[in-house]
Amino acid sequence: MMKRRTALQIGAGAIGALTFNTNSFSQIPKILPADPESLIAWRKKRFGMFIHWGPVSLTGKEIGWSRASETNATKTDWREYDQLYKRFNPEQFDANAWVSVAQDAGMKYMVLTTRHHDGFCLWDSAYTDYDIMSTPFRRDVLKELTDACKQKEMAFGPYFSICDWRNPDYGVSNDAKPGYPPEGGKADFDRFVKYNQNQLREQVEKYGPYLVFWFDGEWEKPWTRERGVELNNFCRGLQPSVLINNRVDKGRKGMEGMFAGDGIQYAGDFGTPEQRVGLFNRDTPWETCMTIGRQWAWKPNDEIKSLKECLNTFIQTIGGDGNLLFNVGPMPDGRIEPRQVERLREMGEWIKAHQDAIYETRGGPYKPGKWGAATCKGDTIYLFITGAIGETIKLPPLSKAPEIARVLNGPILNHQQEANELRIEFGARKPDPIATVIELRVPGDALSIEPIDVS
Ligand code: H79
Repeated sequence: MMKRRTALQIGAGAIGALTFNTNSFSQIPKILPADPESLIAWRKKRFGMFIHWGPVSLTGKEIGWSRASETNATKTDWREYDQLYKRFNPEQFDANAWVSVAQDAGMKYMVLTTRHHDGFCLWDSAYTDYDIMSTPFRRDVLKELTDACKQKEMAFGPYFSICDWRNPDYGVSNDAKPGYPPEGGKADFDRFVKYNQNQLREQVEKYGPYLVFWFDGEWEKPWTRERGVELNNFCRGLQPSVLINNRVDKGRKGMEGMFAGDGIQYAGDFGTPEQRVGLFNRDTPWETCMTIGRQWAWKPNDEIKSLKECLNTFIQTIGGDGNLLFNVGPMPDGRIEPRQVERLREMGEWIKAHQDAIYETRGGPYKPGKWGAATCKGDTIYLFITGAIGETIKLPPLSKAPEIARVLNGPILNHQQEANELRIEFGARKPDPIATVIELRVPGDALSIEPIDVS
């Protein structure tokens, strides 16, 4: 049982303040924090694969949200949507192949939609029949994938939506989850919360240890701060080293995804900007999640982003001190679409050629912008110049004047630092079409240099 106390939630360490939710003053248990070492290890990975998959891929429409009260180009009537699993038979699913695709892309962790808002479970769950074992496929996808991850040293975490728009106990009804609770039925939200906890415990026991619990669907009304903190602490009890995203609680600021900044201390170890690169922030860990095409779930002939756009997103994210969780939507036959595989492979090729400037780095000190972005590690700053590059690269001066400048894995460049400017002589060299990466050796720790705006 959590020790309850008069909550101390307004600013970490504040004493004696009361917290309140929208309705009433209430006592909220202490938020069990992340293990700092786990957070450091997670940050070092920098790049992960998000996977949105389920029976919905048979329709080519969006996961979760396409479950509706009518069928059209973007929606599927729930009476039909909830039967899709009976046709879900991804015979070409090969967990090892998925992990190889991620590894070839330079990704160091994976997050799979084990349960999205539609409630379908991609693992063999003892708590529902609406799972992978009720499909003609009858193979435990989560088991196969977590086994493959363990074998190939790929970290793993489940996406788990707090919403379940098909579950009668969830008890919230609108166009996206019509038909529930059934006529005359009675929703029991406490029982629903227990169901979630049972499934999460089941997962950790059968498939853990996990890198992260990636929650979503926290914005609807039945979910409260009390429930969020309780879930956070429940997960920490299951596995003390696990990380938990900020969608466990009510503190997320819209699609910007960072914490609300309203003086309340919310549960969650990192911010989650969605479909956008987060702003430079070294104080709160964050991870941008973004699709490789236009949809989370697979869509035939979806428009895949160009290599340049994909890598630019990655560079802007790591330069802002965030991680990137980049999404693919596998096809109904179980394969990741070849066009997506090819784009990821191209990304991986570039990333591997520049890996020293990527893994285990932090963002900055130069803040990202049109010019490009920077990362740093030890006594080295890495510049990723994506914008126009002339014979002389001009940047604001550094409080620790660089001793050496060189093209990453390439020749030394002349440089001078003056009062108002750092100049690096790039000369008539050929820029890299994605980003020219230049390393600067500075005297001492590069991370202690204050962040600098670049106009
Ligand atoms: O799984 C993918 C999407 O299916 C899922 N999140 C990603 C990772 C997602 N579900 N819903 N949405 C995305 C869009 C929801 C947007 C809103 Fe809101 C919910 C708008 C208003 C309520 C976000 C949360 C912005 C404010 C609160």
